[in-house]
Amino acid sequence: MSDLFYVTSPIYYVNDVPHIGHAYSTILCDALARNARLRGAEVFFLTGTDEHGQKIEQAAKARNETPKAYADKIGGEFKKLWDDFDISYNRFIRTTDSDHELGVQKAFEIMRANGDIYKGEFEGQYCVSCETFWNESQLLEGGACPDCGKPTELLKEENYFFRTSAYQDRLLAWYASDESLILPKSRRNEVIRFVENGLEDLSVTRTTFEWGIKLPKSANDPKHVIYVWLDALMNYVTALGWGTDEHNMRFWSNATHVIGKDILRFHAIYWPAFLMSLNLPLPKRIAAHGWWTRDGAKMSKSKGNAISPREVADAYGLESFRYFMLRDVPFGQDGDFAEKALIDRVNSDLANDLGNLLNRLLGMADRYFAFNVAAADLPCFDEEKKQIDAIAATLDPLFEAMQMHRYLEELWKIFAIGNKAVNDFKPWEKMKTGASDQVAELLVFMANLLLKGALALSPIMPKSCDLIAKSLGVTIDAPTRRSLIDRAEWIASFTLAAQPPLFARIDAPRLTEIPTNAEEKANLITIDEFKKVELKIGSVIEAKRVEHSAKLLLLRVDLGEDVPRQIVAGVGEFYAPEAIEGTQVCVVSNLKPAKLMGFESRGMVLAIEDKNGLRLARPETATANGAPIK
Ligand code: ME8
Repeated sequence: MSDLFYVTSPIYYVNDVPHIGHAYSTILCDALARNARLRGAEVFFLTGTDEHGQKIEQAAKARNETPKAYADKIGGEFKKLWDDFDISYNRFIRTTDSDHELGVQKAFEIMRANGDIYKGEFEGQYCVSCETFWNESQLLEGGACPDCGKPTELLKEENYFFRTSAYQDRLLAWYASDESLILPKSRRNEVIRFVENGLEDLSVTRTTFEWGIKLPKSANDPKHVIYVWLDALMNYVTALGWGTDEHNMRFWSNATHVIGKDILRFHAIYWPAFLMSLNLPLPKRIAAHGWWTRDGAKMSKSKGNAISPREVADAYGLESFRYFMLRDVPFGQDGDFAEKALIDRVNSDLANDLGNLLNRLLGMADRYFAFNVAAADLPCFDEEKKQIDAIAATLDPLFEAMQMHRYLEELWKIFAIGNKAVNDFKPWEKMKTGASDQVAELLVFMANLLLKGALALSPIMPKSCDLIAKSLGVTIDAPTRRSLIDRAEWIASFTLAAQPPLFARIDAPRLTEIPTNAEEKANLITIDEFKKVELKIGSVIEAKRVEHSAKLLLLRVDLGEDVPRQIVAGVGEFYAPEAIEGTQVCVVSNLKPAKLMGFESRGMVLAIEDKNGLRLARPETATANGAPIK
């Protein structure tokens, strides 16, 4: 790792209060920053708020406030949350900070002077919510935004444009230069495909609203404000003083941007193109994480199911929350916040595997050795020590590749070795037979193991790991990390200290239930519930009436299985048997068999009902029997 490390979170729009998606982005960055510091790097960690744009102007207006007063309030909530969460940022930037505004104007000036910004006319469908223009082919049905699904509006403006098109080749060459530039790799491919399809120039000013950074005086065009994304992206360098006081710009040599997958295009295409235009180096890594849902549903204000990170941290402890978020979801994939999963993690991983191991060590050290344990270098646990050092050596690359869930999974193997060693060794029996030197050997082994574990876990659970280290009489810092993890050393003696249990078992959920209204609760099913229904296409190979029934037809339906199925269908009042024979129908194929008028029915044929009665639901064109309906 380079000696300098720069990590940035997205800057959050102030039109919404913080929820767990925001917390995830910030916590990921915090873990990266803490890890780099522990490895001895000089770190600059940037977070902040994105305060300009039409969306914020509208939100402020709706509350009868000025945009600045509104941004002060909501931006303040973000900052307070990160402070209360002990997020180790070096700067909290606001895009209304004067040094940032000056930097953005300077960037506009340079881009214009070098011919990358020019004036033109723009007409297109605009999504205010995403602050993005879309062309016709990208819109959903009815002109809705392909990202958020909200209606777009037609905008016609005289705009300044950035010549993104001029950077297509250089961008492609940049993506090809480093496979891990954009993580996860699947998203890198998406970006490459998008750029290969051709880039259109980007409109980078607006005249239809006022809440934004004005163009530099040299442009002499006071109607325009700078597009919020040009403004926002520049924060990554203005925060280091670019354009004003550049003394922190040295961190720019090793920059990692952590973002959500929703804003990858801005970061992987427009941002590097802007940087190329400014003749600045490009970031080293753009890491796009997935999207958090709650109990399988998208979180939104209107549904009222967004989760407040503060509420989760208050209920379960901040560090358990951090651990859960990074452990439960593979980086880049979407994650579901289910309270039960969080409780299971706390109980099994934290209270059981880690917490108990520490409690066992401290309990025995107190009881048998008055907290002072020293090893006589007996040939004990040599195999386990080798295994632990081998696991520890695999951890750093996983962290660097943003594979935190794998990192933690591997790390937990170290604690498992510790728990197994105690169980197998049965120290309580050894003490009875007077082999206390062997028990001391075990306890020194356990203390080393827990210390190595705590050093590796510290970026994710810093406070708990400090307490673990304190109970082992050691401090978590870069030299200790270097010796125990990088050089795989083992300490020969410890003076331990009592420590109340760090992680209590959780018996019942602690969050207030999601406020869904009663009607929604009654009607909604989850995707998993829907998936239980097997629907298939089948051909009716025979149809006849069930005697004494006007309604029922007895069908034999080929569902692509060895033997056709007998199905009783209640469509006899609307279809003659001969009108059905030889046609295709849609069938629920995993319905429990039932008897109707003495005939077994093994499935159900689907029909559509309206005021004219029933019509069979059928595939649009001839389809293979047994083809699934999804
Ligand atoms: O996009 N799950 O701000 P923003 C996971 N201002 N992450 C989520 C999430 C969810 N449900 N919801 C939000 C912006 N996020 C711009 C960024 S950067 C120069 C400008 C995270 O407040 C995710 O990282 O709408 C997303 O990209 C970020 O919050 C910012 O969202």
